[in-house]
Amino acid sequence: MTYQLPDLPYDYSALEPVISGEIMELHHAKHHAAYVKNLNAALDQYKEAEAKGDLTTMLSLESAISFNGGGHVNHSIFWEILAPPQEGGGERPEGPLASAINQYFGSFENFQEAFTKMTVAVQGSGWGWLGMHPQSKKLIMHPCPNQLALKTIGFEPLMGIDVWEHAYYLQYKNVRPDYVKAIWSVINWKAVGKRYDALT
Ligand code: MN3
Repeated sequence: MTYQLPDLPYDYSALEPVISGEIMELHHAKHHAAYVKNLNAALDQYKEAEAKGDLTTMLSLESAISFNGGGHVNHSIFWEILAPPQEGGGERPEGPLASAINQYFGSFENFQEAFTKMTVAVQGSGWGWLGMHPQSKKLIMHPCPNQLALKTIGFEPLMGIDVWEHAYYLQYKNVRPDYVKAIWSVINWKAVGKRYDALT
């Protein structure tokens, strides 16, 4: 099977003024599309090597598969957990997810503050993630470098903020904290809650 670039559930300009249409278009149609293309190419080479029993070539492709596969997985979640304010972006979490956030982080405000701090502090390119331990159902916050997928280190991803420069530089320049503070008003907590409900 080949992986496909998913459509965005809103227009490129729908998250303005928080994220410009230009950033969204480049991010989706160029960056995410490249992860998908490079993932499919690496998987083709992997299958070819596997058919020949060429284990060393298979091993040499692992990093391309995890980088581009992680990029595809992470961005697919990212588009889903954003929404313009008129479609619920920025509304606070409700129901079981809201209770879990209060249980594990004290309050939504505490969570937001700690998550912002963690995500702003990611060194170089990476993501800040809210995740869940699959057995204990405990919520965790975790930074991930590059395109590391949270699931590969044992947690189910619920919500992630991309802090690669391609996600904000055209608009926020070097001021990552302003981007991370602004993005809260377009986080789609209903979508995050659905992900949580499906896992609990
Ligand atoms: Mn990105």
